[in-house]
Amino acid sequence: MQCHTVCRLCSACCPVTVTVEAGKMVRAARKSFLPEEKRLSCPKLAAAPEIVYSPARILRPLIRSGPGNGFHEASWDEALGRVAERFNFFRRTDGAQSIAWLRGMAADWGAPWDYACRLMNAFGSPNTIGNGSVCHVAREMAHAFTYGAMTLPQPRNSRCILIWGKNDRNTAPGVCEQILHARSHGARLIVVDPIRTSFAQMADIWLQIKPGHDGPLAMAMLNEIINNNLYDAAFVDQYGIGFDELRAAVAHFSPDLVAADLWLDPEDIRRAARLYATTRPACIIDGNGLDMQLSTFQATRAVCMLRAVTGNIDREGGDLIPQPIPLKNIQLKERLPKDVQPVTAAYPLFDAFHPTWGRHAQSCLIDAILGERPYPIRMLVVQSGNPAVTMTDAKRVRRALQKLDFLVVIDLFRNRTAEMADVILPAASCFEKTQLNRASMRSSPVVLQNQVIDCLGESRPDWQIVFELGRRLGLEADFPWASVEAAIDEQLSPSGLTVAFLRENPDGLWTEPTKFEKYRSKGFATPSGRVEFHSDRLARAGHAPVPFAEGTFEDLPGSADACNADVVIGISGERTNRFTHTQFLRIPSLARQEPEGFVDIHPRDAAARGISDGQEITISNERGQVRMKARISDVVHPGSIRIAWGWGEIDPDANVNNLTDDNRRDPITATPSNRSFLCRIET
Ligand SMILES: Nc1nc2c(c(=O)[nH]1)N[C@H]1C(S)=C(S)[C@@H](COP(=O)(O)OP(=O)(O)OC[C@H]3O[C@@H](n4cnc5c(=O)[nH]c(N)nc54)[C@H](O)[C@@H]3O)O[C@H]1N2
Ligand SMILES: Nc1nc2c(c(=O)[nH]1)N[C@H]1C(S)=C(S)[C@@H](COP(=O)(O)OP(=O)(O)OC[C@H]3O[C@@H](n4cnc5c(=O)[nH]c(N)nc54)[C@H](O)[C@@H]3O)O[C@H]1N2
Ligand code: SF4
Ligand SMILES: [Mo]
Repeated sequence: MQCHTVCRLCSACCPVTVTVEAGKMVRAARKSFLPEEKRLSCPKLAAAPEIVYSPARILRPLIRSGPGNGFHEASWDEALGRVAERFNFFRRTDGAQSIAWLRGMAADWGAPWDYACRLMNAFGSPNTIGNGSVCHVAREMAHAFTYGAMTLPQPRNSRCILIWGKNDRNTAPGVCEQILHARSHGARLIVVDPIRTSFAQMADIWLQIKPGHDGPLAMAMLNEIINNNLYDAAFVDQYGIGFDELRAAVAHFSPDLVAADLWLDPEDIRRAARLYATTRPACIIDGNGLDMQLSTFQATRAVCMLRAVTGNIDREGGDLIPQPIPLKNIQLKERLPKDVQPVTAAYPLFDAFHPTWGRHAQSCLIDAILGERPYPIRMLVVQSGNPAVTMTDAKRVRRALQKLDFLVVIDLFRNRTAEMADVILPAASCFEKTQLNRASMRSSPVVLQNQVIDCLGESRPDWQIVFELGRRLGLEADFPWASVEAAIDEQLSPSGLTVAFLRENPDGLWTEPTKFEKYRSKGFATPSGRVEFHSDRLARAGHAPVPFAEGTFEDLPGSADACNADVVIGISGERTNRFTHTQFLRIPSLARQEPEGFVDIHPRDAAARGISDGQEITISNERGQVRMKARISDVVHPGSIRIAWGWGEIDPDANVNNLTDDNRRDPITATPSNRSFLCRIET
């Protein structure tokens, strides 16, 4: 039997066809606009049956037998009873706010996020927190503060594609196919990346930027475009606000002045700016290379302004303002007590920028656990995440997790975080549950993620775990749905769609035809209704209303004098297409293809230190160290090294986050610099 669903083994959300025989998933294939022979395959999807039927899956709830002891298997009744009892206990002793819920990326960014928020809001705790401060949510906010929404680049019909810190070859094959298709039809390609990726290799212009220096580069490109009148003056005049302030700010960033600090040639910056501004339509694909930086918000805003000054926003082949399906907001935020601040209160703009995204300043959770400010956190539920490895400054995070009175983990596998838990609840995989996924909510066509096989063992879908826990906490009236279909139908009600209707259209429904230049009738969803080159909202909150208006950028990693012959910039490594963060590293077929991670070091830096290929080296700084084998490679720039990402799950000494610093953060989005940091190489 062929079944249609959406893969969620990573956040690319590819529509797939799954072959099910005798109730078992046997294989799956990506759908695509390209003919079969041109489609990209995905190793994770090829290994999907191995992942789903892995003997390492947790198939029954587990309860810790006693402090320092192992776990014993339990019934759902016993496990949920224990969790609910602890919820009620800590509400009595320390207030509902002393319980927090932390979500990783895996169970989806989309509508399922609403369920955990609903439970916690109805229970009375404002502390449902996601990891968007290190992922795309901080970037999303910068888009929203510039032109009202995060744009969706349209590479397939573009004439010039600017890839800025994104590697869709490994992380989003559907978009990669569009890029390759456009390229084969003559589109020009510009890549901004400190690493020579496969896109960088094939680009017309590759800017091998100094890690973390994207903001000044975007400002230098704006300088070139504005000073040479290559911008779309009609668009800027009619739809922008604060362009003169932007013009004044970019004056500090002449390519000649800043290029050396960015490890770039000024002429390359000028060429890239001119090519982007004079080839229409052009789109910018921005990515996680812009996330996890100390200036994530303002750097992304500067990149957004490139789209705006060139008038590429909401044009075909440019960057579309998405047309999300209207959903009912079921988060019950209104039920929260008014006098209790969330632990993320120091980042109010980030907490509030979107009606349903919720809170994402995840570092604040660790502050609150360790410092007991603004109040103590006693209990934590971790759903679909592995913070012991993936959060900044791993040693500090471990201390915080150990300090908790009670830790619940909802996961498929016993990851490093689950090993510290008091209760582990077994979650079903993405192929074992129906849900609305983010990709299908953001834009048409809307594709339903469908359950295609039964849940394994006693594992349960995340929605069911949350609904049942809610009912145990006395919130039966808030979780009235007998099935997830009923819940989704309610969420979908403003759109006129239903689960049944989506199932009849497994390849996706176009809810409304794509419309371009919607701003002509509707304006932009910013306070002024215009593209905000200057933001009053930011000024009122005490932040720079125009990015980098002072012309300084000393704060960025590597700008300080500390970056000398002894110190290098560490780059948090590649997401290869076999693994998702800390996931699947032990799946046999994937582990055979890629048995370990490496530190990429430039031949010049290796020679200077007498390091040979394959030699085990130690990377260290004030926070900790990483031990890993060196791979001599000129994909990196001299003075920088790239350290493989995710391997802390296998070996705590191989965790990049041993080196990352949570003391300094983006003032708006609480983003620490997980992406790049200073470190030393020891042999
Ligand atoms: N230094 C550094 N730090 C980083 C990053 C980096 O590149 N470098 N990347 C950052 C980014 S962008 C992100 S998004 C985060 C990721 O951080 P996490 O979300 O913590 O990372 P994962 O390793 O993907 O952990 C996901 C967990 O969810 C489980 N899981 C999978 N599917 C499901 C499901 O359907 N339900 C449930 N309940 N569990 C499920 C998996 O088994 C796994 O244990 O890390 C961030 N941290
Ligand atoms: N296979 C796989 N797919 C995934 C994931 C996964 O773990 N594995 N994770 C999913 C998640 S949660 C996310 S957030 C997305 C992320 O997907 P992407 O946005 O593609 O993220 P990365 O591949 O980590 O980084 C993108 C590029 O940024 C570059 N980069 C590093 N530092 C800098 C910098 O300072 N400036 C610039 N301009 N570029 C820089 C890197 O070299 C890399 O080529 O992928 C999703 N898809
Ligand atoms: S890239 Fe692969 S793992 Fe990620 S959603 Fe697509 S098919 Fe699944
Ligand atoms: Mo992410």
